[in-house]
Amino acid sequence: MGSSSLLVFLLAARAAMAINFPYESIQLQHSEIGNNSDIFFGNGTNPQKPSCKSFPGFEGWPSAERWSAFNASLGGALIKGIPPAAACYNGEFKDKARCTVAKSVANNALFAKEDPLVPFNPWQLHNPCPVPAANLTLPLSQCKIASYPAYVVAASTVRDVQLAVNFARNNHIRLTIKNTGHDFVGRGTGGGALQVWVHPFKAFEYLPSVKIAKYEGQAARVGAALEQHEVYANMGKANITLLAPGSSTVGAYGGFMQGGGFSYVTSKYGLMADQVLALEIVTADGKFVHADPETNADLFWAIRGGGPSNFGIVTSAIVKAYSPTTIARSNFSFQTGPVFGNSSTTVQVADNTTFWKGVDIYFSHNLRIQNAKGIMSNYISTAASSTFQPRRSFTLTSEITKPGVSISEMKALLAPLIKDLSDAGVPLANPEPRFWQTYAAFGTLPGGPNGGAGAGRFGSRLFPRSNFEDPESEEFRATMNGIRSFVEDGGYSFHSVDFTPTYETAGYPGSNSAVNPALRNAAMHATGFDTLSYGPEATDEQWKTSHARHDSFIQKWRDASPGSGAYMNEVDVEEPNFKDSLYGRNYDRLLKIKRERDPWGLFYAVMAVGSDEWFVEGTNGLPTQQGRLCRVDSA
Ligand SMILES: Cc1cc2nc3c(=O)[nH]c(=O)nc-3n(C[C@H](O)[C@H](O)[C@H](O)COP(=O)(O)OP(=O)(O)OC[C@H]3O[C@@H](n4cnc5c(N)ncnc54)[C@H](O)[C@@H]3O)c2cc1C
Ligand SMILES: *[C@@H]1O[C@H](CO)[C@@H](O)[C@H](O)[C@H]1NC(C)=O
Ligand SMILES: *[C@@H]1O[C@H](CO)[C@@H](O)[C@H](O)[C@H]1NC(C)=O
Ligand SMILES: *[C@@H]1O[C@H](CO)[C@@H](O)[C@H](O)[C@H]1NC(C)=O
Ligand SMILES: *[C@@H]1O[C@H](CO)[C@@H](O)[C@H](O)[C@H]1NC(C)=O
Ligand SMILES: *[C@@H]1O[C@H](CO)[C@@H](O)[C@H](O)[C@H]1NC(C)=O
Ligand SMILES: *[C@@H]1O[C@H](CO)[C@@H](O)[C@H](O)[C@H]1NC(C)=O
Ligand SMILES: *[C@@H]1O[C@H](CO)[C@@H](O)[C@H](O)[C@H]1NC(C)=O
Ligand SMILES: CC(=O)N[C@H]1CO[C@H](CO)[C@@H](O)[C@@H]1O
Repeated sequence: MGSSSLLVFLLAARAAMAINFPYESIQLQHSEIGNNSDIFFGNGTNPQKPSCKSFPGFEGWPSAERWSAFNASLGGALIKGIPPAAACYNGEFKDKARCTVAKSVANNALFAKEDPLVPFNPWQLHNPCPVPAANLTLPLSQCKIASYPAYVVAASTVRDVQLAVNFARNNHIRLTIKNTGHDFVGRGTGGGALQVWVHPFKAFEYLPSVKIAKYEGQAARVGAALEQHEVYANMGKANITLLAPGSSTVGAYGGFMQGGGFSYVTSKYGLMADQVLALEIVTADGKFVHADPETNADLFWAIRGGGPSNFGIVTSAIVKAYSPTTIARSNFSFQTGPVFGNSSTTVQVADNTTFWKGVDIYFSHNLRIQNAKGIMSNYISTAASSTFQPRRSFTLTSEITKPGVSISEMKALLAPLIKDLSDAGVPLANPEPRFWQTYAAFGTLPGGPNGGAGAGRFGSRLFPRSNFEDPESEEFRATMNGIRSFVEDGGYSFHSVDFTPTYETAGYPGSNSAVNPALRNAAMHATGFDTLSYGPEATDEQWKTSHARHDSFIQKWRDASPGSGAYMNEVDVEEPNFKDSLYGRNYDRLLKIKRERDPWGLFYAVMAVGSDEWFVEGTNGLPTQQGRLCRVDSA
């Protein structure tokens, strides 16, 4: 085919099959499968259900020859799952130069997202191969390579994804999907898995007008792997607004979208899941399908908010686009400790009673700010000091952000809050807002967060709007007491992002999706950080003790918000009653779709729909993913 006839062919294929990008037109053909049973498509007839997934070293694991043949069918895109730090250990992977590189990138927030294998949080695999801290050469046995995915398919076409899905399903191998690796709970990694790395799916195209089901308007085709900073760059070029995550390297259309996905503009435009008009997906049977409100409507409903890595592998989407919008942000803080420097936006308050009164007043404005389509984001922290009075200090740091606003309107929005604070002994002046002419420009904010994920853990809770309606109510008091106790008695740091993705804000087709109903009713997504580093130095006992103490404080938040839940993308991996908490009334419908679409149990992720049918072997009661995945009913 000449290049022009190839183009005509691709465009025709795209129109006929709703393909968004050229990498999706390269698909696995029946004719190339022949009698190779490793890569047959699935057909759902009597799926075999062995009691455990295959695992390296166990019977049934494919031979080196079959892996090699699989690699050949992929055109060489198969990578063995050797972590970078293996080069620092005595044994077959030892390599001084590579070890030096591994050491130099160990604390780089951008490293993990470019690596095909490792997740950001090594605790999810029980810290299997730490970069040795000192000038030590350790035995390779201390770098537990079997704890990582065994192989990675560096997918660059839909065909690669289909081959990986078929090979994993036909051989009962655990399948994991890595986009940026930011996942906080370990949904994208697992020992002995075949990992699909979707990182190369970066394409973008602006569509001035589309008609998809009942939606008519502007939109964009987006590759599944675009990161926040890439979404900003693309929307800037196209002179539009698209929803984007809060941190620069978080993927916009992977786990973020599939778990909900909130942004600084969510009170106005809804969640990321609400933006989606159509999806291209490789399903568990290996087929490549299109989903929108009218085609494969079950998948379309489930994937938008019903949990990543569980219903299919998304290769691209079409999302809503909006006209450019202005955006403004006002920040301020108040604290019990002394203020150094000449900050005009930070003040000291007289004592801790005044501080907590200020916190109450701050949150009593939550619904007012959100009803105006603004978002509050804040941290409350405590620190001990040996030098200054008071010996123990408390700090609240706040950012209030709102799209579609001028500087003077932003100051007017803040004015009643600043006045109430001042009247209560928090003598703040109305802060001068920062202002951006477009949301795209906001994204290029220099020094914006790069977003590593560290070795920490946290818990979270969605506090409903009703808890903020009346500052005199028991619900409001219980909410404030829960936060105060977490910081004051627990000694932990509190963070909340306060937004409202109501059904009304979600609009069409967003309001009809699997997004956790608790998110629709929420006015505060509260997170509380554990103080333990879950790094290689922590013992299993320390994990358990630290988590139990931390959870006893998060429980006060749950008690203060009965019937609500938690946001699945930022939650404790040991969230109690995860079905109710993360899915609410959608759980049963999602489970039905899961069973129909994936009778093999190919897709699995911790706390995903149907995940309670599985357990990870050999974790000593820790919520980690390094072991063999087995069926509960066969244990
Ligand atoms: C620094 C930081 C900032 C964050 N900020 C925000 C924020 O502002 N708002 C918010 O809502 N959340 C935020 N999060 C949470 C974020 O939503 C989750 O970490 C999310 O899982 C990231 O998705 P990812 O695709 O980038 O990461 P990955 O870890 O690569 O993937 C996450 C999950 O999605 C699955 N997955 C990825 N791609 C696909 C695909 N194409 N098809 C099917 N499954 C797929 C993976 O298997 C895994 O289960 C933040 C996280 C971090 C670390
Ligand atoms: C697959 O088919 C080829 C011919 O197309 C044949 O040579 C080979 O033996 C077959 N293999 C199996 C396992 O049936
Ligand atoms: C379904 O797949 C199995 C192997 O997984 C195969 O033996 C069977 O012939 C297939 N059936 C159909 C109708 O394709
Ligand atoms: C797959 O093939 C490529 C190229 O032929 C090779 O570089 C790579 O090492 C192979 N992968 C594995 C796991 O053997
Ligand atoms: C590391 O150890 C090796 C020998 O084991 C030694 O030659 C080298 O100088 C050491 N480097 C540092 C920085 O201590
Ligand atoms: C961007 O779009 C807005 C309205 O949608 C328009 O007013 C403006 O002129 C456009 N800017 C550029 C540079 O095209
Ligand atoms: C603070 O302000 C004073 C006087 O207004 C000035 O002398 C000093 O340099 C300023 N300090 C800083 C850190 O800006
Ligand atoms: C709060 O202030 C009171 C009185 O100033 C003091 O007795 C108390 O110890 C303080 N509490 C904390 C947690 O610092
Ligand atoms: C409290 C706080 O975060 N203040 C910051 C607000 O933003 C300005 C820049 O616009 C910073 O200089 C302040 O430190």
